[in-house]
Amino acid sequence: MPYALGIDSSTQSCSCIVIDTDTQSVVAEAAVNFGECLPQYKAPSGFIPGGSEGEVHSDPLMWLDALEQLLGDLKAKCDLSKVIAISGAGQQHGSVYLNDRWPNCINNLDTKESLSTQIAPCLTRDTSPIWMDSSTSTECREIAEAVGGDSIVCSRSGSIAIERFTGPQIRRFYKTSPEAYSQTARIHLVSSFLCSILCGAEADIDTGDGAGMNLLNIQDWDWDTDLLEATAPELIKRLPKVAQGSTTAGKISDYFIQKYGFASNTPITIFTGDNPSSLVGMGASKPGKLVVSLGTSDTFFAAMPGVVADPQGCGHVFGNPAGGSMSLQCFVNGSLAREEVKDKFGYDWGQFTAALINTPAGNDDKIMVPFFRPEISPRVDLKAPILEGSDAFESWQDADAAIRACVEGQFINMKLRTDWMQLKPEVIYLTGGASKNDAIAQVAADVFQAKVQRLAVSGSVALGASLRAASHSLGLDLDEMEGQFCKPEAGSTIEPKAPSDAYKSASKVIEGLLRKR
Ligand code: ADP
Ligand code: XUL
Repeated sequence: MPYALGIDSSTQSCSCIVIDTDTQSVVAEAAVNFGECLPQYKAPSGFIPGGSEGEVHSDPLMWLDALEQLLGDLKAKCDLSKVIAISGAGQQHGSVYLNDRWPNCINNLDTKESLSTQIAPCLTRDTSPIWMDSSTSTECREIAEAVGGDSIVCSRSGSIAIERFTGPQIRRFYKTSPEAYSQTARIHLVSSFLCSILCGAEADIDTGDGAGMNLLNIQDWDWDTDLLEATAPELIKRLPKVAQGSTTAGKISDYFIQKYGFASNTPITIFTGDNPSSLVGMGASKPGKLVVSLGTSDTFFAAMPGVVADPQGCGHVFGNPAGGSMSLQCFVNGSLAREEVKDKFGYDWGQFTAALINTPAGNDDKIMVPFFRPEISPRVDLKAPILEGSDAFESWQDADAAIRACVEGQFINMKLRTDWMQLKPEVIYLTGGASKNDAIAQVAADVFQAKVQRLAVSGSVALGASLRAASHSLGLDLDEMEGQFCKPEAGSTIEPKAPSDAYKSASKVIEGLLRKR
């Protein structure tokens, strides 16, 4: 009974899976939704609403309370002493700022107190900027200018200087709170922060999540001295080391052994970002498979045979935790945009789905650029969608057409923005919270003119983490495990139904509307 545990700390929830690698089965799953289970943090969608100047932050103590609730729930479902390999993933780009008491604190955690109570005095910044933050345009410009322009930042780090990336966020913190920056001894990503907590010692940052910082050189996969200097003074000493995904961070600490019943000496593989982990969990860690994730953000990613940067500057190259690299495009206006349209008409998901079923592909030329908040793919500073069609449609009087226009607009924009990857998929592997919705999956199949498949296990981020742990710590073959655990859900393949030119004119209209912004 060799159990492997994978943990996923994403935007709206913390979830996990335990797999048995002998019987090739799922032993237990658990999830803690931040908004529902931890209402005291006043973050209904996992972040603190109402930030000014594009700031979007979360409370890192909320992530710790969620981890404890999660492990408490999991302990009731399975014997954690049987877990012999652990890894995990975090939402990408978010950062946690810690003082010099941190290493000693995590090494001496007391089970009579909660993690959040003990870690709180180590924070030099109360809240963590997350990937939805768009407050750092000035800092992006400054970093790009200092190293010779965005094309240099892109060729070195795999992305142009981008607002949500950790480097520009660190620079803004250094500029706005220089004293707190000087008291900061360590800056962790969400992934390496949680991994360090579990090990009771500083964990490295992996190349998958590290490449989302505008600080890592993707040629040699190590910190780039010029980018570090352009970002903030003496940054190198504040950062963990960078390592490939197949690296042991340490062993589970006494706190978790005593409190949750883990066996001593259980090895922990370094954590990665949620998207790189999902690449593994979708069975796509080797080039050839394309994944679309419909989580809080919508993302489009694939393992990459070689390193190619996006000429439009919106896409990213990250390390692949299974080795090599991956390409990724992220869309901020994902699930929360679909929810905004749903809530505007007081619909539930059932009514939202019926609206998609009741309306034709192409939506009788009613078109939406569905951006409720500034988008990053492409970079457009919109606070409300643009609608083009009938008067009733444009004035939000046509609920069903608005819902179809939102979903079609999202996938049309996704197709336009990802041409640079030159992938012409026959099959799209769909994951994330909204992927279970067949009507949404049908629009994806129609717009991309490709088959859409979902996997039998829905939490691909946590599954990817458990597979990475089993592969690295137990020496199991990752390809074989992907074959065993990443099986398509029976009968779930969705074929395109719309004619191949159904979205030709809508694509042109959307591209035209975006060009004008
Ligand atoms: P994250 O990992 O980013 O925290 P998830 O992948 O768990 O997010 O996805 C959560 C989202 O899934 C919710 O914001 C919700 O909008 C969406 N969702 C859940 N159920 C449905 C459904 N039936 N149809 C469409 N979207 C859904
Ligand atoms: C990727 C990105 C998001 C976050 C949250 O670049 O910003 O997908 O990882 O899921």
